[in-house]
Amino acid sequence: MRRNAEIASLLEEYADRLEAQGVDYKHRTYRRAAESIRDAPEDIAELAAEGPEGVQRLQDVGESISKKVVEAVETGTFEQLEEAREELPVEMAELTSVEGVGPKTVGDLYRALGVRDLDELENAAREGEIQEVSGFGQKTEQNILDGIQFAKQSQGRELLGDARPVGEAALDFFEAIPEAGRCELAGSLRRWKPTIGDIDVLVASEDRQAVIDAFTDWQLADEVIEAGTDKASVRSNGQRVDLRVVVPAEFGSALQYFTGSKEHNIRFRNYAIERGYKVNEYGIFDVSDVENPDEGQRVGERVAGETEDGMYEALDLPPIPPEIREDRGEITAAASGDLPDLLAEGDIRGDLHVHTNWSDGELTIRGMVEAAAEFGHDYVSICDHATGPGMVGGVGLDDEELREQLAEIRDLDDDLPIEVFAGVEANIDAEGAISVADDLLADLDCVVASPHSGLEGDGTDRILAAVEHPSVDVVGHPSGRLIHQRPGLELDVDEIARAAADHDTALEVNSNPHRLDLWGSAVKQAVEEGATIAIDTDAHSAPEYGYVRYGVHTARRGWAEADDVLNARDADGVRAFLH
Ligand code: DGT
Ligand code: CA
Ligand code: CA
Ligand code: ZN
Repeated sequence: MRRNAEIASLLEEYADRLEAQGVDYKHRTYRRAAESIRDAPEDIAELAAEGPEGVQRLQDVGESISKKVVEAVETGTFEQLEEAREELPVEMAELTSVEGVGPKTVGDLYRALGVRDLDELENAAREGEIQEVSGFGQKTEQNILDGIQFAKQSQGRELLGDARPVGEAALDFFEAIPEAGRCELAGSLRRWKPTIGDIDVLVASEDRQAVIDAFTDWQLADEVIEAGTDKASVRSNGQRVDLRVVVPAEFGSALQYFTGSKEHNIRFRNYAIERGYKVNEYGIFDVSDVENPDEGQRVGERVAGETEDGMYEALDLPPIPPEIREDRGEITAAASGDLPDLLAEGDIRGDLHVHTNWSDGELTIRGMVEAAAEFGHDYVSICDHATGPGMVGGVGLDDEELREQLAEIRDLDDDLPIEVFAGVEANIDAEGAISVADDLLADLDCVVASPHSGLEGDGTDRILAAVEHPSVDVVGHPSGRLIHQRPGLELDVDEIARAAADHDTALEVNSNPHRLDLWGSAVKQAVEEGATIAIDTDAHSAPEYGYVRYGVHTARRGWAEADDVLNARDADGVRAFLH
């Protein structure tokens, strides 16, 4: 069984503890080693079997760390980590999940107040003890208190962007098993929810035991949580993967049931009951001639079960895409023929918000443009950060630098493989003002304006001001939320969307898995009010262009059609909108 994730977490915990003890630099070495081990294609246990030299073949793993890794593989921990745990007996991962609480804060609060876990942190904050600690104040204490509530909600849930690759790896694995028939992801992952409690996988097979046995031996399984005759759960990369194996004749009904949402299923079942049918994970049954339909699971005449489309068809409904199965009117819409024709991944033609090394991106302008072309885009809009509120460490460009960049983009223009729009990501300040001079904004092709500071409380007026600004084309990540880290601004999405429709300003679905901002229900409100959506990745490197699928499926959760989406248009269509 592969143990790379487990070993990497031990090194990261040790890094946190070094930082908590105020040790400079060294923790970074451990973090780099942890990342290298987690991402390595090699099995860390196999390398460790060759001794420290074997482990050192990995990038960023030196002699002293390699010895600890060998010890950790053999014993589940290493001596220095145990010492550090004794010295600072705190729940490090739990505490650092609170926004604004890093390892250093954990160390400080343990030494000053003896805080060891989330409950003790909450008590200390409620009692007003934290503001008395040197270096902390009343505001910090309040922030910690808010952060705790938020951290509690997100405990045990993974980002879609972390869960999806694990689910897809599981799917690839099952598709290669000879005994396995059809395989699909189910649950929240198939609905592309922003956070995932556990990963559900469904496999059809006549030989269930063979599939279960293969799964418990899966190379990427770090731990087997449970294994039965028709289901099993393992942990992979820190995430729980639930497998259910069903007979092929019931694959469709099981897929419909285990995709959820629970609310959709309840609505679906009631719709069926009203029409004389019984629905469960084993099929749809005509029970009009059955005296007691509640006696047993498979009663009456089976009318569907093998395919999921057949489940909806049996009730005279068209198939309903998984992303909209959230009980937001989808069954009524399906019954009346009003389901949206949802945007597809292939509809996206370009990216309107990406960064280069002029601000905090990794690549040059040309590099980022070529990567967009490689990805298959017809156009890209370079929108580096402007200086202003929320930009720290000299990341943002001032007006003069933006002018220089604009000139460089105009000079490059002719020999680039795709259309390039020169833009900026400007900051929306607390009053809703934009941090770049008006004449410069007017000269740029594409102005994205985003909130980066003061991301608390009601932000409707700020965002409205940006929407109404004559030069703003797109409002970037409108709420500024960071999933699991901060809730972001409260917004009256209806009002903002109406203004956006009036002023021809697009509202962004930021595809970064930490953001997904706007999110499904907000997108639904926005498109209902006639607003245009831009699905951007905010990429800071070439691989991040791949985030676009998270944005597309988020927009699908909001019932968006290709017509609602700016960058589903061709370059001419986009240019017309930007002018
Ligand atoms: P998660 O894992 O918390 O992100 O959310 P889901 O939706 O994946 O939920 P999960 O894994 O507990 O269950 C998978 C699906 O199984 C769920 O979406 C719908 C179905 N399901 C589970 N429990 C119930 C239930 O009590 N009633 C009905 N109708 N469906 C259920
Ligand atoms: Ca699930
Ligand atoms: Ca589950
Ligand atoms: Zn950005």
